[in-house]
Amino acid sequence: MARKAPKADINEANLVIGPVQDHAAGLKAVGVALKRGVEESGVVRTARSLARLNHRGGFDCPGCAWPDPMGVRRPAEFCENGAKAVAEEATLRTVTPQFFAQHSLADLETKTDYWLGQQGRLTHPMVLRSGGTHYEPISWHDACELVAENLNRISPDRAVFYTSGRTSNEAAFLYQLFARSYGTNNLPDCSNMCHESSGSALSETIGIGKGSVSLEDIHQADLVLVVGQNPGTNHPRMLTALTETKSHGGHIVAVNPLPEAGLMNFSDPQTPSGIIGRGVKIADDFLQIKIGGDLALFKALGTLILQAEKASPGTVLDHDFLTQHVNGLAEYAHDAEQLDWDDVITATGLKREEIEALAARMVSASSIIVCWAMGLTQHKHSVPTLREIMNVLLLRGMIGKPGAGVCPVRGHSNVQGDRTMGIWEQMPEKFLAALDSEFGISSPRKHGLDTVDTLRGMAHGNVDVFVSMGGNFVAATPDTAATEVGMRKIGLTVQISTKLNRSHVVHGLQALILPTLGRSDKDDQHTSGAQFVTVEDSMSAVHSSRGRLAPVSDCLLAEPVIITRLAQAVLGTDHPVDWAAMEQDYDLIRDHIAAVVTGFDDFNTRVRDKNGFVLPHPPRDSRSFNTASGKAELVLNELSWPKVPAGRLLLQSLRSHDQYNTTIYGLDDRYRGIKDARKVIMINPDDVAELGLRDRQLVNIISEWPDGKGGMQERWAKDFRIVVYPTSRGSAAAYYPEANVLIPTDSVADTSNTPTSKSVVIRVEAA
Ligand SMILES: Nc1nc2c(c(=O)[nH]1)N[C@H]1C(S)=C(S)[C@@H](COP(=O)(O)OP(=O)(O)OC[C@H]3O[C@@H](n4cnc5c(=O)[nH]c(N)nc54)[C@H](O)[C@@H]3O)O[C@H]1N2
Ligand SMILES: Nc1nc2c(c(=O)[nH]1)N[C@H]1C(S)=C(S)[C@@H](COP(=O)(O)OP(=O)(O)OC[C@H]3O[C@@H](n4cnc5c(=O)[nH]c(N)nc54)[C@H](O)[C@@H]3O)O[C@H]1N2
Ligand SMILES: [Mo]
Repeated sequence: MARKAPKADINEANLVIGPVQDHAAGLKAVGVALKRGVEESGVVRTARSLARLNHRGGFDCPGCAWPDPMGVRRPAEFCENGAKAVAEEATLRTVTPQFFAQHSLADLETKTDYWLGQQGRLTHPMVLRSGGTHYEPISWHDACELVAENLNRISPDRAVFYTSGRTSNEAAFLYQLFARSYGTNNLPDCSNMCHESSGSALSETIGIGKGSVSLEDIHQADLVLVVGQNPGTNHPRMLTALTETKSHGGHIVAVNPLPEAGLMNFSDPQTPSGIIGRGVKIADDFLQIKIGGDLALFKALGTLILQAEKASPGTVLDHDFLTQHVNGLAEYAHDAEQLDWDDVITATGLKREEIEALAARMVSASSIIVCWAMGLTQHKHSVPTLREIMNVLLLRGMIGKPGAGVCPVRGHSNVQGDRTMGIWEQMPEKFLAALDSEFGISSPRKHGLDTVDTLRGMAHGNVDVFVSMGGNFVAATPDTAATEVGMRKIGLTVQISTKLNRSHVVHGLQALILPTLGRSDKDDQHTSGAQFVTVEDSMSAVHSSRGRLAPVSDCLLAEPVIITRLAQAVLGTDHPVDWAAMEQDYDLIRDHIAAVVTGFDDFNTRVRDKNGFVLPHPPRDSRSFNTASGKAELVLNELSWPKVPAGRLLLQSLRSHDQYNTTIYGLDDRYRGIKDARKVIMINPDDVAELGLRDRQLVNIISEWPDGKGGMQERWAKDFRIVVYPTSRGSAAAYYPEANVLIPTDSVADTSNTPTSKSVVIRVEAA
């Protein structure tokens, strides 16, 4: 039984503002984590789930994609926010057919994601019939038939199959196989809104869209840059790795508009000094950059590195590496001579000396790693920014050697694995050909819709069926008001979910909720016994994950099972793929993966090794680059940055300490000192004064976007409270998903088509 009833919905008037913290984790974090667990699922279930978290034979944390150590694991290999993610899933609160009988859709629509998520785990398949006011129970058989009827009467390119990054490798592989067997590459995923820019930039420059470092590399690095990332909240176990870097004498530099607590100091609760003292200072230097200034910063760093080489020839650049492995040095050097320092200072808001000091460190460091996350991937010029980071690393030969490389820190725990398994609207021919030959199907070759193109398709009434493997599409995507209108035009929406969210209450003409097992749940309804699944972390390590908790309802099916049943209903029994066999034995799925996906040979044996295995990464393993030229590419990027008219600010939308994307765990953004409300906007005190506003004032936020006719489109977010905050000048911050209403669908990153969630031009007016 759940120990505590859900809390009331958010009352924005309850906002409490305390001091900003310069210090992360410690005992307080462990206490918070345990309290949440016990409130949701009781002492025994909490202890059982946390004991298994990230341990061999246990389950992979559904929190983030940070890797597990290969050697000895500590008794508690989790963090506060991982524990909250587990409590959220292991809860004993349930959302039953009675719940849906009591709550009409009209009622549920008035609730926030916070309230919806707190109601508990979904227990039964539910259907909303056309014109219905309530979801009603439906059998699994009838639900699959309803999907089949709808999919089989439309052209496959009018169906969309979205994925969120928690989906296991096995489920992801089956899901894309189902979509392609049915006839579409419409496989948008959360990655389109997340690290797509990293994939685009890295594929172009080094021939593979994944990071190149291991945990060991982080520990050994001479210099680590943490750029556009808030690890204290979003990847807390990364702080443990950074503490190791420091203990080996490494130097850490944070580049961020905000002085995030975890970047400043960290107390590791598992070490005596962490419990007693103020812990370890993480960032030795903090560059408080303006939003969107990173391209200018890295262009300047590249230029300064070349100047240092000129001053002491033969000592700075890695000439052997550049000659053997890199294209484009002459053009890059020529371009660097044109750098305009005024632009650099305007774009970054930094002092020239700060940039020079960092360049000097990069010149003398024997190994450098650059880590980044959403602060770099969600801008119009994200792909050029990331290419520029790669340029700087290539100059000094910082790839494919110990302690050096690129580290895009992934979000969802298996988002990288899902892409490896074929969740992408534009998988390369090699993959599709292998898939076709393994299964005797003909996958379509026309590229499918990504997330933003799906939104555009929905707006034009071109999507008839929308299937979602996890996630919360309505709340996670930009332009909330337009997205909701688009969603309601769809004929059938199908949500395969663990918990209730906004995407169940903003739905198509007909809607299905298909409840599924989570990571921590035992998956044992198979003729060949209990099954495990596999995941790939941010550093390309693949390992198994086996849930142990008793599911909250007998009606839940595992994700692979739901897909095989849908596939059989839609594709019929004479389909060449043996869906029924794979449903019963996930080893068979893994054998097919081994035959189709590079790097998975002997998958079933290797994944049973206690540490799993690491996928090949040619630049890391052998300094080989799978680009058209066979070399890594230095790419020229024009110096650009977001231009903000006078009287306007640039808004970034980010995560509080108490949420997982659209899942709001609680209302305590502890490190930033903001509590019990979420509709806040953080602004620098000098900007607040200059705009004639004041701290705690109630304001409306209005985004401005060219309407193509010489005027501006406006989008409004009403009744937000100003919180005076030490962010860089001109840079404001508000929480996601509340701020998504302000982001135009068409405001996307060049090349990657990622919504620009971190750069929205706004004005702020008294409400
Ligand atoms: N607890 C918890 N863990 C999570 C998640 C969660 O919601 N909660 N989400 C998961 C997912 S899917 C992801 S993708 C990751 C996200 O992990 P992060 O990327 O750390 O998440 P955000 O909160 O979006 O933080 C963005 C950071 O970039 C900074 N920033 C913004 N704009 C700029 C800029 O222009 N330049 C620079 N240099 N910095 C900038 C912000 O100030 C902030 O510190 O975390 C994963 N882990
Ligand atoms: N403005 C703004 N927008 C953003 C971002 C931002 O920084 N700013 N960040 C973007 C990023 S980085 C990302 S990754 C996306 C996230 O987008 P999504 O991945 O779509 O969203 P989540 O909130 O992670 O999805 C949560 C839901 O997943 C379901 N779920 C949880 N576990 C499981 C499971 O094991 N199986 C299944 N089937 N369902 C499960 C639950 O029903 C839960 O409500 O949002 C993006 N949107
Ligand atoms: Mo993400």
